[in-house]
Amino acid sequence: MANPLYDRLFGAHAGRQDPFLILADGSTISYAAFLAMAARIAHVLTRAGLSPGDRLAAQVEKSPQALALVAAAAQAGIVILPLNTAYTPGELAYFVENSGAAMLVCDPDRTEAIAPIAAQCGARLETLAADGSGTLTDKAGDMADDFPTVERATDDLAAFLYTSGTTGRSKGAMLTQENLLSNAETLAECWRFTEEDVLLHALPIFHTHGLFVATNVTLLSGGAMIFLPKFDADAVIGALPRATAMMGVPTFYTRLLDDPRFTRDLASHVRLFVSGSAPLLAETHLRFEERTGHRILERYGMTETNMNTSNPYDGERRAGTVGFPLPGVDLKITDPDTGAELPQGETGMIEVRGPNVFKGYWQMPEKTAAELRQDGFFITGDLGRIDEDGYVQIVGRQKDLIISGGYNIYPKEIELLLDEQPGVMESAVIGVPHPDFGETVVALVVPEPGAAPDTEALAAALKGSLARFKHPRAIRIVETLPRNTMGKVQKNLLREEWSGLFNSASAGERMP
Ligand code: MLC
Ligand code: AMP
Repeated sequence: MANPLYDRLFGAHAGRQDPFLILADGSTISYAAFLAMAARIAHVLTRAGLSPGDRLAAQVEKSPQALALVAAAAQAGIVILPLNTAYTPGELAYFVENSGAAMLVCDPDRTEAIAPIAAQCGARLETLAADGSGTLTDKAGDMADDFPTVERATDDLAAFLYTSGTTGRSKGAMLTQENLLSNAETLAECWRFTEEDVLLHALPIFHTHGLFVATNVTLLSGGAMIFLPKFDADAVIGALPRATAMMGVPTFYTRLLDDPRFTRDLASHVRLFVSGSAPLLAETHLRFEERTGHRILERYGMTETNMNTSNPYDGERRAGTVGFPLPGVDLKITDPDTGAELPQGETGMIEVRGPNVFKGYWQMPEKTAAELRQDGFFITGDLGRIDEDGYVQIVGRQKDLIISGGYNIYPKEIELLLDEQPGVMESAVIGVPHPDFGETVVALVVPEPGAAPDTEALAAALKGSLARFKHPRAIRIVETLPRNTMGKVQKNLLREEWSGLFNSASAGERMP
């Protein structure tokens, strides 16, 4: 095949007049119309001078056109770099510069802030709004509906997804065509996706879950997606009776359970609910089954590896576990210090190997070598065990990471900014349980002797630099931070001490 990723996901549906996307207003976009849109955009990209292997950064709202941009990149052999729409211009600048993106597509409303970044990085700038308007689609309007697919091999890069480090800067995880295709094939088969499926898609399309798991599995099986701009309980409840499958982060499911309209009847047309990206509480799993009769299928993955494990489609979906390694994925539990494999039942580092595992971090050979072993095993940073029946349980994380509503937040990034503020001697940022987001961010700040930093001023100082979802939902002044004999801050003690801050009664607490 000339371009396996494009051919299998997109080209295979040429000429199909049946719906691929069903939009919030009930209108539909056929496969043929979607492919024509992608082809027109592919012409815009190549006329702008982009060549196979170039990077294209896109910080755009979810829309059919945004998804067509992803398809266009695949058809033209361009590496897509999707970016969270919440990132501030400062955060965005790093990704564009680091990736050497040849083009940046942003929302027209952000042009003023972003144009200087594009200019400084030598990237062309195009715009695309949530309603599909913008310079990208204006230019595409004049182009042909078909595009000669650029030849690519399975080992060629398809996407860069940036993932933060626990210490330093974000790293661009390089994903190949093979990484994406092999995982989509495995998942489509394990989860029994067919042309008959209609997936309720309410996830963002700038992360693995919404872009690769949900979208690629649907594309590979030739089904349709109810393509909602975001998770909105009213819209999801309105769409569920037409859906056969839904994928979401645990917050989607807890929000649905909090809504009395979410009943067994409403969920009766759906054959499969999948959860991932963050731990699904066993309690949520059980409440969901009581309410709907469905057992949520929980799976485990990450940016660097796509999906690694899944509970079974048939057989017991065990609450509090992420199921079994997927076919083709080797998973072992190792001693975090020595890397030696541990016996079944013991807790240690989860390591994975398979065609799903990425190629490395863009231009960071040392970081790649530190996490991706010579023999192909990737050190996930997640701690887990394999129970007596072979189910994998995630019991914690060795990496200092907070997962809020499915978004990853690296405490170090926030601590570095807080420590720069006047009157701050040091800080510790931790994740504490939150009824809606699973975990949320709390910052503990130690003042310099004699200083009394104002928490509102600290919050304001973070605002311009950090995406909203990273903002601490509480900032507290403390006298000292607990340390072990090595001088390391004992975050586990802090997490315990502050764990009750967002119990249901105070769940509404917002940042000052
Ligand atoms: C939004 N906000 C968040 C947030 N999402 N804050 C913390 N954590 C989040 N996840 C901010 C908003 O900007 C808003 O700010 C305030 O919090 C309340 O917003 P909301 O209206 O309640 O949030 P909403 O827009 O409904 O979004 C919540 C959400 C969304 C859960 C629907 O975050 C979401 O779709 N999450 C999915 C993330 C995802 O796809 N992860 C997959 C990663 S891939 P203000 O200013 O109004 O207070 C991966 C690999 C794998 O992990 O295994 O899948
Ligand atoms: P990301 O870097 O955004 O891809 O996030 C990946 C991380 O999310 C993993 O390393 C895990 O810590 C976490 N994760 C994903 N799925 C699950 C799950 N089902 N249960 C617990 N944690 C999960």
